[in-house]
Amino acid sequence: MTLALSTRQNTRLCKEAAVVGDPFNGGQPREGVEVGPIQFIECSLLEQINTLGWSPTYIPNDEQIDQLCPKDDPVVFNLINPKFVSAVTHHVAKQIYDQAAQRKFVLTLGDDHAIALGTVSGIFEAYPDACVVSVDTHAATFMAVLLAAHPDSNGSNPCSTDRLVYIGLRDVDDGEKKILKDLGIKAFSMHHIDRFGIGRVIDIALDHVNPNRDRPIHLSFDVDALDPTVAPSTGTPVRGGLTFREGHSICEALAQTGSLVAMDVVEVNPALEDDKSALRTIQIGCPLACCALGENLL
Ligand SMILES: [Mn+2]
Repeated sequence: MTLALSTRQNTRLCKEAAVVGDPFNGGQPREGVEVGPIQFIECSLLEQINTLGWSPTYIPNDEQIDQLCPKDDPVVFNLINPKFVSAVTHHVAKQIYDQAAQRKFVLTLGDDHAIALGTVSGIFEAYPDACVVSVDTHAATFMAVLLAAHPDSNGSNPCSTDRLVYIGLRDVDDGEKKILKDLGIKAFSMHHIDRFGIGRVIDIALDHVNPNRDRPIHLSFDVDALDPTVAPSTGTPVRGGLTFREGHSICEALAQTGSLVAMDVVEVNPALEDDKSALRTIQIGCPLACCALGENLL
């Protein structure tokens, strides 16, 4: 890989959006997440993106992911399908890098959250000084480990954890709390959002990961961060989540920085609820993506 985009000048995107579907459920036991991406497309997401002035291209990945599935993939410790997850992650990382290096906005849809291993790796390859805003009920600590293993923009030091922030946490176990604390990762729980309001939390989060507003931003949005009354069709719903408006505010505020280069919308699982709930969840995911691409109220 040769082309790395790192300066503010180079974060300026062309008005093309690569919409990458990764119909993959290999990282978790439940089935159904793999039908998420196509449902976004059927809900006219590409047309909606187009009306915002972007030229979208859909990259479905269905066949590639089927081909990457190994015949034999025993559990290692508590990792399910480790070979499959690894193969898909590498495939996705290269694909995301290829699109990001062309200065396209990269939107990845509907997958198992494990796909973020690939998307974040690809974005950091294209933009070595990027930062990650993870909106999630859970502390996806694999992201902290991934960033810690990634070389910094000077190519030598491990990437510091001041480039990762979590927003919306409300289901964090003791082991994860220890990782956050030991690595010094900034995290905002629902308690912080209740106390300070979502606007203030976003500002403090950006001041931490992007103090000069010159780092390209990758937004990883797990829909389980939203309250289950807002987004019911997800694998691990936990009550007390973000409202519809709080979710949109995050996307709008990050878009307004002018530095948002990629977004994942993950853990939409249309198979878990009735059709009406599934449609409602997809219909929440579409405007979140549109807000990230610059849609606003006025
Ligand atoms: Mn989650």
